[in-house]
Amino acid sequence: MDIMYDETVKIILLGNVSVGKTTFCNVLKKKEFNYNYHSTIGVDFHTIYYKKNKKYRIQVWDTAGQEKFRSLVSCYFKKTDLIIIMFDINDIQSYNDIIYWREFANIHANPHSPIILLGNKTDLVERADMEKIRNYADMQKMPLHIMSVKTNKNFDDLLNLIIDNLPFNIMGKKEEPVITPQKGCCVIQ
Ligand SMILES: Nc1nc2c(ncn2[C@@H]2O[C@H](COP(=O)(O)OP(=O)(O)OP(=O)(O)O)[C@@H](O)[C@H]2O)c(=O)[nH]1
Ligand SMILES: [Mg+2]
Repeated sequence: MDIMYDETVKIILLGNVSVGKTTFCNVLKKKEFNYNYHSTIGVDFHTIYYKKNKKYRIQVWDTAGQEKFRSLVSCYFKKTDLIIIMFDINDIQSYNDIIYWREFANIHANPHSPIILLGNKTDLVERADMEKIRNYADMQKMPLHIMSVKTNKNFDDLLNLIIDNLPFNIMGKKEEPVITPQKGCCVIQ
């Protein structure tokens, strides 16, 4: 079926192994949550349609967290509108590595591409130092969104955050990027 849209948006999804990048893309595409873990080989591609004032075709490039694919992943940044760095709030290594992913994005992407931090797996016992993550996000002026791919019923808050932070939507605005807390889970206020 040919779906009409007004804008095409390219997003790169980065983050450590097993934080939930592929599961997130699949759930967004209305597939069931999958407990099985199939580590991404290289880069996968997903298309999502979303309407907020305009109709958007969002192309998500779902990258492998495994280190051996790093140089391959670095080739996919061309014409990226927005970058998402995903981490598992229960996995200390994955949020310590936010700094690494930020630098990786800075090297390979357009330096003006906005970056959103996405903390996943709030359904599991929380061990993350949320204050540290929030301070880091504030310091780096990165919008932060916390959720569970497994239990969240819809992702409109996140999709709205993405749309609001697209370069062509914030162009001309003087305000900082919008930070929207997620309803019904461990909210960062
Ligand atoms: N409990 C829980 N598990 C999740 C959640 N999101 C993903 N998972 C699980 O985490 C595991 C890894 O998910 P993936 O989506 O394959 O991870 P990935 O980030 O794509 O990993 P790589 O492709 O290796 O980089 C899977 O077993 C998923 O079922 C969540 O919100 N809660
Ligand atoms: Mg994957």
